Amino acid sequence: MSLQLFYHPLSSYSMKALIALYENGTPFEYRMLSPDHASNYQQFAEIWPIQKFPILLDGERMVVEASIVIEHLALYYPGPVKLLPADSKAALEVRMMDRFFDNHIATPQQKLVADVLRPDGERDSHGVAEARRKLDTAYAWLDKVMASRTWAAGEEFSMADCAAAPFLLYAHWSHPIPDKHEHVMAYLRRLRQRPSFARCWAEAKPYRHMFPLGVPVGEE
Ligand SMILES: N[C@@H](CCC(=O)N[C@@H](CS)C(=O)NCC(=O)O)C(=O)O
Repeated sequence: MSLQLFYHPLSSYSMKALIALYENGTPFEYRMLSPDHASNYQQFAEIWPIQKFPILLDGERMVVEASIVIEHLALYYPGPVKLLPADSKAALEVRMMDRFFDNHIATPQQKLVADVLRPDGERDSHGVAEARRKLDTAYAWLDKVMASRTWAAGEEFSMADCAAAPFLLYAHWSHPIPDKHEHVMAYLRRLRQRPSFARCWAEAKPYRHMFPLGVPVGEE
């Protein structure tokens, strides 16, 4: 099989790429990054010393960055679900919303997780407070956008939704989305019902207890 995904089931960016693969039923080989699969880790570290995952191997070609993995799949392995619209102007909106979820939801959420993993005495309370403020601002902005949309970029499920699903859910676990943002909450419910994400989420279940900030009651 020519496509191989180096990933971990609990990783939000890995889920982003997996959702795209599942949406179109694209065949690929799972290369899980875990101590139980030492050879996967060794090869991953050799070919991508930056060691951020997921990465995709397409034959000899390495593709890094979850968004670029999805763009690569859309170009070389197109399926019935067009995660990047053929119309360039519509695709620009998808890419903009995709950047929003990476930069303004996932990044502050990852800050909250990274901080709790630091040794006592080396935590960054200023950075954590700032990350929480950033999430509050992002939630409020997104609520206005989602008031008139089914999916992040309009009426079609897209790459931006592949990003939104794991990032918003982990952000909600890390710094809850206030109930007043009813459009964001309704969007998150739709994302959770999407079969591609529901599958990722089920596959992450055995690892959920590893979520560093603790798993909310009922989500175990
Ligand atoms: N910009 C990267 C971010 C990927 C990323 O942050 N992945 C996390 C897992 S969700 C990771 O590699 N963490 C390990 C580390 O930071 O060393 C992308 O879009 O793929």
